[in-house]
Amino acid sequence: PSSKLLIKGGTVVNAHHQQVADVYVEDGIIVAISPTITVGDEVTVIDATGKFVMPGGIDPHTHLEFEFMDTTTLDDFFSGQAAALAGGTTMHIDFVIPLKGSLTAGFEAYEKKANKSCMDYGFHMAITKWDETVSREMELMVNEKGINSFKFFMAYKGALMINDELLLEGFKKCKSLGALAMVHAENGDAVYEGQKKMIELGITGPEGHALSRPAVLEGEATARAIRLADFVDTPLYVVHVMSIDAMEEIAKARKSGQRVIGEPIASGLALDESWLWHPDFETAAKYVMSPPIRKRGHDKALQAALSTGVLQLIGTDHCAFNSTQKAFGIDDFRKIPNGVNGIEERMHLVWDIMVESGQISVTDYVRLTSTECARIFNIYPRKGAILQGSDADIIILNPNSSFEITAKSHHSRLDTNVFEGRKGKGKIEVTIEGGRVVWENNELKVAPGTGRYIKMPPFSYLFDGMDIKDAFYLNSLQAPVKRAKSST
Ligand code: DUC
Ligand code: ZN
Ligand code: ZN
Ligand code: ZN
Repeated sequence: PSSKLLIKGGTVVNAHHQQVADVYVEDGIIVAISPTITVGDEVTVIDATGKFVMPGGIDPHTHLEFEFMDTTTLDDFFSGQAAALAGGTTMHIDFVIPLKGSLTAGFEAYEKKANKSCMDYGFHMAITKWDETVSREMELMVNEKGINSFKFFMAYKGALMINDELLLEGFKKCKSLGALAMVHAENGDAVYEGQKKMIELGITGPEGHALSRPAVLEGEATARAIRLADFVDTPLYVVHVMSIDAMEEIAKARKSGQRVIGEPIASGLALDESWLWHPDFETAAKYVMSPPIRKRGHDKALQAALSTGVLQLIGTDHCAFNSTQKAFGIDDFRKIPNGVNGIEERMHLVWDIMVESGQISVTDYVRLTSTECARIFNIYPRKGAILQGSDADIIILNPNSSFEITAKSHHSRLDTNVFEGRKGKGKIEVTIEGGRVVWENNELKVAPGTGRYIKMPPFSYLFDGMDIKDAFYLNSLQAPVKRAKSST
């Protein structure tokens, strides 16, 4: 089988540099980048003249085959990844949820789910309770299982939520392990009150979802998490930043020198909450996710925050429930499974919203959709770059072609799409995953079992003896400078 590939004549883009060059790939690895590379007949040649050749997208935030709110998301590790590849994303990081309180059992369950993978993936892990066993299992996850980030839910009272005491314990443990603490930042107690109030007022429809958990509760929890991380003196990653309220807390902390990372998601950048007031339940319910999609204006502010460096990377929180599942909440918005799509649409939407509009450069696009994620989770420059020795996860984008998003044509198993009908300029025409052309001429060529688990080493392995805060800071600025210990 031909595992040699030459991409000819495109503009090769990295996070800080672009040049017209050929890219030569052998056995899944980028071997050479040079103005003119000549090859023999056995090499497959792809003409990229007039197009951008970029590192494949890395989605830092997905939920595939996620058992949540009495049901399971529709996209699994095969269908969700196939959709991702069709949209130019070549790696994602999913959230392992502990099984009956056990991190190990949760990890094993996710290993099994991910057997059918057709693209590379990594794992974060959620921490939903606290005791000595959890603390010990976190060590195992970091030292042996390739996990370097843990997510704490400040919302979902009675299910995933933890209190401040546990949040502090978790932050301290993350710090001691050289792992990154992440938060879902909403005040879960206040949300619970807000939900009860809406039901008492007779507001049972999807608009009750937005009314019960306003942006102020996201701002409060974001501020609290930031201050507790400051108290513990460890870096913090805020997932799905949906509001100006949360974004401004991150801006303030960063300005004072605190290491805080903020991740907006595709739906937060491209949509507004007015859909939740749509008179048709089925239409409105598909926009229910937490934190909620906010009023018009928050989307633009989050875009601006990306372009000025206040926010660092873009995820999706892809969490796919179809209209039958969403209908569980027909009489009570609290029972609508929370989640929207995005894994397939993120790369096109960000190009259209951010690059076509002139808000960011093409190099910034690569940084926000790929490179920064690889750096933050310590897998750069294997991922997130078109450099000699990097994995051949590559996309070719034609800036003169266009895309259109419809549920009919998408590759997710969903029967709906929150971005339905959206059109824009810039089309990802080719996706290359580990040196294999998996998306070309609007056709997917994927097979289950071809994706690999990518272990993510803790920060202490890169900068031996250095404080995690400084190691993390350095790593997010530059490529690893030394490998003090083996990372396997
Ligand atoms: N929010 C969602 O909408 N879905 C998954 C979990 C979450 O925090
Ligand atoms: Zn969340
Ligand atoms: Zn999520
Ligand atoms: Zn940079």
